Amino acid sequence: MPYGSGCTMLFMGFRWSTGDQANIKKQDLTPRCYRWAIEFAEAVKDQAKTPIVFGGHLPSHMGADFLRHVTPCDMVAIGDAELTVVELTKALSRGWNALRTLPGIIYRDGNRIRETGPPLMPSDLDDLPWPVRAELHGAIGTARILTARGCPYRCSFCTTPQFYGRQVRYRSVDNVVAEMQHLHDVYGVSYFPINDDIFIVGSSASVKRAKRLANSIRACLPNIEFRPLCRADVFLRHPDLVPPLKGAGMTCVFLGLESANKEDLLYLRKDVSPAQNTMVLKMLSSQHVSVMTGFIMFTGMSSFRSLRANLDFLFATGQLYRTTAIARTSLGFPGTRLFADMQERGFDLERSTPFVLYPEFLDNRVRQLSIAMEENEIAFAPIDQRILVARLALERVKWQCGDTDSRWQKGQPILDDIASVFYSATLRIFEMAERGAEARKLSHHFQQIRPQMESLRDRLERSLR
Ligand code: B12
Ligand code: SF4
Repeated sequence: MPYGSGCTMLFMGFRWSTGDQANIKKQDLTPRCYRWAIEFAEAVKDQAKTPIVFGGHLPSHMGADFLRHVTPCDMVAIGDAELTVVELTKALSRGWNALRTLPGIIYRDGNRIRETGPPLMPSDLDDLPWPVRAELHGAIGTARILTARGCPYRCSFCTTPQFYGRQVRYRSVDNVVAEMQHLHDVYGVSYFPINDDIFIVGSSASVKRAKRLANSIRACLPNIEFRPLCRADVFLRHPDLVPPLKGAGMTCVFLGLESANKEDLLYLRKDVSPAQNTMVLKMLSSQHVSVMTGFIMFTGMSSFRSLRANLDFLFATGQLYRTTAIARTSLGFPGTRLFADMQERGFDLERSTPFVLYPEFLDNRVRQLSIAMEENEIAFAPIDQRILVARLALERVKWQCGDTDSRWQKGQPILDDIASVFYSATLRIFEMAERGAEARKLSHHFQQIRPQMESLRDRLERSLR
């Protein structure tokens, strides 16, 4: 991207591809993209002879520490970086000293690390140009879109409150719908996962905006679908939101439920109860909206009793169809409350890195399970992904064509089988862990269901034909 004065910037993003599983180091599996970005920077540093800049949540929260740990990194752009990078290219063309007056960066200056304070923020998100989407040519009709930034809630595992200061900034409804229309007309996009930190907050302004957005999408783009990230309690407080959103194409919601245990939800500062989680699942199901759940199986409070409650909840609510739900451990990313708490009270030294802390479990047997399930999530990722896609397609069939449709009739029992196989395999390793089995043995045992899962996945996909 040339910016005049002979200064060129190359922006690189890293995507997680399940094909790279073999290269993932055990202790560093979750923030994979960062590890790859760091390794890439290390590999090109000598030949590149150009400043290497990192940005995003992790470097922004780690600040000077990021530069200390990531030696090829010359600079971090903090927070919203659209304005910073433009000014950065101009400053670099004037020389390194010009960086001193550029807000929003942390950079190396000889042996020193300098910080220049908060970044320039776009005050109105509508002023930002839409992202270039050339990669969507010939793609599969899906594009992620952002309608707002920030969240006022305070979940302890989440970096957003610190990143954006618990403020929400919205794009206008017209601007969002115009971008969706453009993506639809130019690239044939008809499915939009919405990347907002949180799509609707409880305020009446946010609820009204969601309804206006729904009306506008329905009027301008009657045949598209979208999937926002939401909290359960918002739909309980505003049940009248579901019909207009559903009518506009919200066939699926990603709900951050996190746990079925009161203690875990308190630890995670989710400010939602298990009963509310269950109620909202029932409500959305009765209105024919599919749900993908964000779930944190293991927290620093986990016991065999709480893990069993989580497993039973996922099974009973139809959310046990992929390992992700039963695999995640609550991680302390820099910038989160959990990170600060773990630094104060202790964390699992062996599993943690400077970029992410793992909780110290009260019971070492639970720790072994957490390690095993992390391995299992990676091993099952390619299977899980396809089951997820097939499950969502099957639910759409049921809601569009009714539950007598032959595809649903064939597919639904397979989904039940998938849940049963996951349920019994997980129960089995819970029992083994309780008797003291080590992580390697637990994951090995769990992975014995892999051929069965692959066959169920294939049958599920065939049921849709
Ligand atoms: C979509 C999404 C995903 C998708 C990604 C799919 C895709 N192809 O895009 C999936 C589901 C795969 C995913 C997975 C995970 N995610 Co995620 N995800 C998001 C989400 C919701 C949207 C990202 C986005 O598009 N943001 C919009 C853009 C505009 O904002 P931005 O990315 O922050 O970028 C701005 C600045 O940060 C900066 N910037 C960003 N990158 C760079 C780079 C440079 C060089 C520069 C100069 C500036 C810069 O400039 C941008 C413009 O201002 C964010 C939350 C959020 N709303 O941001 C979480 C988020 C990024 N995810 C998060 C996490 C924790 C994860 C997982 C680790 C979850 C897990 N436990 O497994 C995994 C990690 C996977 C991996 N590969 O590493 C955290 C990251 C925290 C952290 N410390 O890094 C976030 C912030 C959620 C949160 N608040 O906690 N995720
Ligand atoms: S997890 Fe969701 S609701 Fe909680 S603070 Fe983060 S963005 Fe907000």
